Amino acid sequence: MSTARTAASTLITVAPTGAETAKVDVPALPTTPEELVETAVACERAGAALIHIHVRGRDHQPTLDPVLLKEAVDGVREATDLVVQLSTGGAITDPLEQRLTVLDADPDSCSLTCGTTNFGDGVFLNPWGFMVDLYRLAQEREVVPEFELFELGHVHALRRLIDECGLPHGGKVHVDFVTGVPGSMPGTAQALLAGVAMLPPEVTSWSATGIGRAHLPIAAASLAAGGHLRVGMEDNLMFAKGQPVGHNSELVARAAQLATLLQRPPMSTAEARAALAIKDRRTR
Ligand code: KMH
Ligand code: ZN
Repeated sequence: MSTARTAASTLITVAPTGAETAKVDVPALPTTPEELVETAVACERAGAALIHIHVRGRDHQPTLDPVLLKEAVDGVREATDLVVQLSTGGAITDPLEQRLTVLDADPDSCSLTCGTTNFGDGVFLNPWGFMVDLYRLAQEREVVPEFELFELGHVHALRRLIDECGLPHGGKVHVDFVTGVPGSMPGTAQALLAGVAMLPPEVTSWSATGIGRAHLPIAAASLAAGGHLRVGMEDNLMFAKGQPVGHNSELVARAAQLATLLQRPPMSTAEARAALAIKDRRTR
């Protein structure tokens, strides 16, 4: 395992909403533009440096509406200094062509999943041609991708993608292991470490998240192995047994505590922008 990649501080990403949970089931899920901005501000204060955004429509359903995506990017950018990442994964029902249009909202970063995977009872589709199109578009628009790895095979696909398309804008390669999705890579330290061992040398930083019950063990394993953290209600709705998450900032604050305890305190937004080579799109 590479220790050269181990940073002195920890990048904390918050994924506050996702596309899978219904607002009626979880009223604390931020789905309106106001709730998103309020969440972003609170999570930045709690230690997050990057926000992974899925947008919801007025009906609280997931949407890739270009106007709403732009509103979300601008709103969070105005209110915080967070690195603004838009999901290009969307919901499993979103058409591939529409997922490419996410970049029109001019985010700092976008997710790029490195292959198709089981996703609960469904399938999250990311065929090779789509990955290449999305990657080339991100390079052209100077948007920094975060490569999402749900499977060990996705690590190998990342190798192929870099070989075929070169490095991202800015030259940094940041990946995120998404573990514990039913039917995909399990949320265990063993699976995570197997993935880390396979990372191509071009990778400059990696983070990990665990879905549901895997949230905390994966955070601990990631920190111990030199990785960064992703937390948030997209991935986990329970703070502890019998205690639902009341606000995304609770998960960020706990991640910040854990990272600080392990002598790798949260990265500032400025440090995160440098570590990921984010192009400055801020106007203030
Ligand atoms: N909602 C999942 C189908 C991403 O944001 O790029 C895909 C996902 C990954 O959440
Ligand atoms: Zn997502």
